Amino acid sequence: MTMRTLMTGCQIATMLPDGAPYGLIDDGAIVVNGREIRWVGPRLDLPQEFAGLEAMDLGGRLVTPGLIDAHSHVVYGGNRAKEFEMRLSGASYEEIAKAGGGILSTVTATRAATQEDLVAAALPRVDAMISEGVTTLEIKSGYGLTPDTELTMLRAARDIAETRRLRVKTTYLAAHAVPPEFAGRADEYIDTVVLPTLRQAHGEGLVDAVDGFCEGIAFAPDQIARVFDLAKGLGLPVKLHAEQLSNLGGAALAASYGALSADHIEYLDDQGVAAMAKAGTIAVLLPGAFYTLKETQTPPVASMRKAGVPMAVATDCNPGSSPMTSLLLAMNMACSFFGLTPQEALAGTTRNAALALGLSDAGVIAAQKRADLAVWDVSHPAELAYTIGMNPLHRRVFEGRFQ
Ligand code: DI6
Ligand code: FE
Repeated sequence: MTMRTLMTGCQIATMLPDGAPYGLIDDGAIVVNGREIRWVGPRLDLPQEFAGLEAMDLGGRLVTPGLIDAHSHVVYGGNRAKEFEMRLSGASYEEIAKAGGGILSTVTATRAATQEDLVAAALPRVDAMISEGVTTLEIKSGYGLTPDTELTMLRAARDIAETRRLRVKTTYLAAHAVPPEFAGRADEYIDTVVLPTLRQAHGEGLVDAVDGFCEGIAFAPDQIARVFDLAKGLGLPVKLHAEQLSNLGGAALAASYGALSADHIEYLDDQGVAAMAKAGTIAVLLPGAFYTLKETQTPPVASMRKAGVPMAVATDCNPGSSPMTSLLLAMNMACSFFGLTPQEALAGTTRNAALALGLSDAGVIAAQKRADLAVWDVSHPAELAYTIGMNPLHRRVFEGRFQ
């Protein structure tokens, strides 16, 4: 017999798009059957067949879908506190990258780490995310940049899902930076490392999606296109770090491959917005990187809203441009810096974050979806994006089980 649970005494932000703001149900009830939601609605409408279940009273708390962090680089070696100091003395992110620092210093530390080291280093960060109600986390490779070390990063990401009650989606990001041994030979790096390693990683079942960094300090659109061609051939979805520091037309390129998402997109233009809208590509906003790099160009939120491009919000947790584990803080920043409403920010870490990962079984509270939930000590969902440095999580539910 699968375990059935009835929750009552709660407000439910279902995050279903039609109807009340936040899809809110006052005095709601949720029936969980095993790992799945079986029924959700107003308590007074509870079908007779569930009336006999013993109710767990949530004391008037708010239930939301479990949070989904759709963009993270949480697996890496070392840290970049030194670079933080350098940037505070005036050096720019791009200058540091050109001087061999930046991503490449993390590459050195990551290459020196074992798979176990990488898992151990990532777990405190992952635990911080879980403590804020995250139930699905995307994790990228991209700090190894050799066949072996990229595979090690992906295996470490898979290990995290075995070690914690958390769903992990892995993203292959070998096209993140040109490693020092290929300096000035980016095309050769793509041909001899990125493409063959993608084939191998896919063969081992390590890859859920393929990403790249399309930027002056990283890869040009035609180089990214070669990676995406192979991803398409393997049947893997793509996403792209696009228009973060300049506009190279990366988002439109990604959209032309039916990308799940284009991420960062501070410099996205109208053509890029239109291409994303047409392809159904999700905009993943990463205000932690915007904040850390002291950027001033904000993503075109009003145009995206108008064009109907769904927006997600993620931490971009990484040692350089966003040493941040708090998805709640990312929601707050998305409101304060980018002008999202608290409702858009919560949709960005639930419904739209699921879409950015190609997941149709999570991100909203509805029958047949995964029973991944967060129970909060707040009286209105806007409080989640409003407070700063406060963690109101009461309990997390993962695959139907309370923690
Ligand atoms: N954009 C980012 O914000 C991260 N990667 C990327 O392509 C930064 C990665 C780093 O600085 O280590
Ligand atoms: Fe990133």
